Amino acid sequence: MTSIMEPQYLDALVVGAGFGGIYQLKKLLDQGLNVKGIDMAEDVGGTWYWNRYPGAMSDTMSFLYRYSWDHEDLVSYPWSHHYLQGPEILEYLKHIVKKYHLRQHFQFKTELLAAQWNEGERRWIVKLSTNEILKVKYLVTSLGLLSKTNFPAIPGLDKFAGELYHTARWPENAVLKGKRVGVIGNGSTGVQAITAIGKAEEVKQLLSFQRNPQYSVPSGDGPVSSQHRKHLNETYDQVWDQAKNSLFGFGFEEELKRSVASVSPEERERIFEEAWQQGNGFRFMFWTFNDITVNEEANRAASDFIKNKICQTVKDPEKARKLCPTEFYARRPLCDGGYYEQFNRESVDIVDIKTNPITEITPAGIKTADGKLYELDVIICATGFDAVDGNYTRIAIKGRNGETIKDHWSTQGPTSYLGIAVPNFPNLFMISGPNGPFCNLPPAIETHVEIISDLISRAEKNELPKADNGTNGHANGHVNGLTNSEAKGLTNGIVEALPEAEQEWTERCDQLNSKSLFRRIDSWIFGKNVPGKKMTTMFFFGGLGPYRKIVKGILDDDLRGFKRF
Ligand code: NA7
Repeated sequence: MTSIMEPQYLDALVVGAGFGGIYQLKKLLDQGLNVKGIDMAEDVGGTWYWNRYPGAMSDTMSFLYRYSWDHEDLVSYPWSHHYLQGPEILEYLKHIVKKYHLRQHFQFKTELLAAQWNEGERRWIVKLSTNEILKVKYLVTSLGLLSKTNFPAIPGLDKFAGELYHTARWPENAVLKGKRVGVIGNGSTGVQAITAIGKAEEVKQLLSFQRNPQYSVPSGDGPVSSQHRKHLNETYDQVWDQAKNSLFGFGFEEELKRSVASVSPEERERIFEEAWQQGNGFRFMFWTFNDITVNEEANRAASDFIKNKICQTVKDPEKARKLCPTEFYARRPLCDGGYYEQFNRESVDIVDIKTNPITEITPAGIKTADGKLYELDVIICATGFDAVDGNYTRIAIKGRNGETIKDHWSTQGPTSYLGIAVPNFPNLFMISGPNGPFCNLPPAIETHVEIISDLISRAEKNELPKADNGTNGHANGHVNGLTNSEAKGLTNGIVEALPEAEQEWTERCDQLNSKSLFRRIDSWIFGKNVPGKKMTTMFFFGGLGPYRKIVKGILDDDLRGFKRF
């Protein structure tokens, strides 16, 4: 018989122990709140706890894939290369947790099962997998954009007699040496995994079961010189300032004026070549010209350039043909440390499952429509995630009137105000919720944490003015049966997005990408990678800098779009 535990009263619960959860916990503790953090993992790390597949790395350069708010740490914490490998990021996050004594406030191996808003108590009643019940004023979710794994719905997947792994649930004891390995999926993850497994030269055979080939450019990784680090250290404030005011926060100035058609073919090649040599997918797509993602001709010029590089790199023309995409260059831009080069190894090949789909997985391996069975010892699913909302809709989060977040999103798809708040879900704040900025994640996460901390601080101080005109609160001057003055006398206020603010933000996000070629490709960015999920705008594509300006305007303008009482 399960024992009924006494509920625990807290100011706030932070769900998730990745970049977002760690910073949010710290901020709320600094604000003097009684806070707890939970994570279903056994330790901190979030994305980087789970994604331990070979080759896992960030494709944001090391100097910007970290928190910006600890100057001393920025200039002293060591890193050796332009990009961080997964284990290094995990170490960095552990270091921050240790430095700020946060571990004692986290409870691991603990999942949020359900949360229900209780109008009378003005609190969230939260049920955890440990059977604990919490009553919290603020519920902050940092569940990760990319954490609910997407397994391919292929018949027989569970019948495979060898080892079956998803890249985002990689076991520590996986051994690939001497084995025949098949990788399904060649997005960011598949490209990284295939590159690393190929380079390690340990497997007997490596087959990429590829549906849609992707465009990838070199990452430009390499050791960081001491002069470069010294220069960064001396200019870090300006570096962050530039990144936070730019569109993507990747540390370069995006090209806003020059279109592909405005330069000669020779100049175009020169610019592409320069970007190719410098490396980084975002740089190639957004530093070169201003119209690659919106103009078909410009897009073709960029994709032709990359396809030429693929053909120059891959010696076997048949393999090169299979690796050359035919669709627009309009997915999340990828970069790699020698992906195409791996296919020059005899042991590495591509199975084109677009023209010859996988029909079933047998105990021995993968069978394709032509009847061929590829015998394998290991199948790696690099098949991505049910991104953005996937982690929310699986939890019973019930707001006012018993509406779940899943119900709320059932008609229009995942929506929110600013990627943070949802009407009818008072004092629920999401870090990187739907329609947050599409950019380098740490500064986007920081921005969300800072807004949320501000909202909570105002609620705590009850600086939540005038519930007086029907837009700021309640027209009749009564809140939940309390008069305004009684409501203000309570220990905390309530912040909630207005439905019209959510609607406006949703339309704004949708309009911002109306001309984007990204919309015409089936990828996770528009929720089109999971069968049955409908295409919706999932991000604010206006850029990090503009997003931060909008948010500042809202905070300065008496929390425009939020209902406060
Ligand atoms: P992605 O980018 O969603 O890539 C998933 C890959 O898996 C992609 O190549 C898919 O092919 C393939 N896939 C998915 N389902 C299937 C099935 N059923 N059969 C065959 N192939 C399939 O996920 P990633 O993990 O690589 O990256 C996600 C983000 O994480 C990334 O952008 C970074 O920001 C971090 P498709 O292209 O759909 O034909």
